[in-house]
Formats: sequence, C-alpha cells, structure tokens
Amino acid sequence: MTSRLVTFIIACLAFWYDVLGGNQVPQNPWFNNVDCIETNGTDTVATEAAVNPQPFLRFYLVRAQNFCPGLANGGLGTTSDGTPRIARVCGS
Ligand SMILES: [Ca+2]
Repeated sequence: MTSRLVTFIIACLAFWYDVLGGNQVPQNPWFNNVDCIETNGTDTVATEAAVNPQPFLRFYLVRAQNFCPGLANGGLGTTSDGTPRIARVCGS
C-alpha cells in the first residue's frame, strides 16, 4: 500500500502540530469527514496510508500549538470568503 507524505514549514513559536486530513464532501470537510493524522506531533512531517486512488481529493490542514495562554491552538486560516476555518479538535 502506498502512503501520502504531508510536509509543512515550521510555524513561529509552535511546539506541536495537529495534522488533519479531510475528504471531499459537499459540507465543511473539517467536521463531516476528517481524520486527525497526527495529534501533538513535534516535527513537520506526517504520513498516512493512501487508501483512495486518484482522482479522489484529500485536503490537509495543520494546527500549530504552543504554551501561550489564550493562543495555545493556532488558527486554521480562512475560507475563500474570509470566514475563519473551524475544524474538530484532535485528541478528544
Ligand atoms: Ca510527525
């Protein structure tokens, strides 16, 4: 079985990263069909099995985290209309 490699750059002041993988669905993929590929990972690499063949679409988000009060979970950016992107919490 092949695997997918997800790499990303270091986020400033981040100590851990959640890596989320979402499938193509009509609704918000980050709630309706999402996996936490890694929870509290300490490097900038994550892998997962490539279960579905192309042209199946898979999307990835990375949530940076640190110790700072009130800022412990970094944002996930915004959607194309500027709405803050919200996704499930990993590790719960
Ligand atoms: Ca990792």
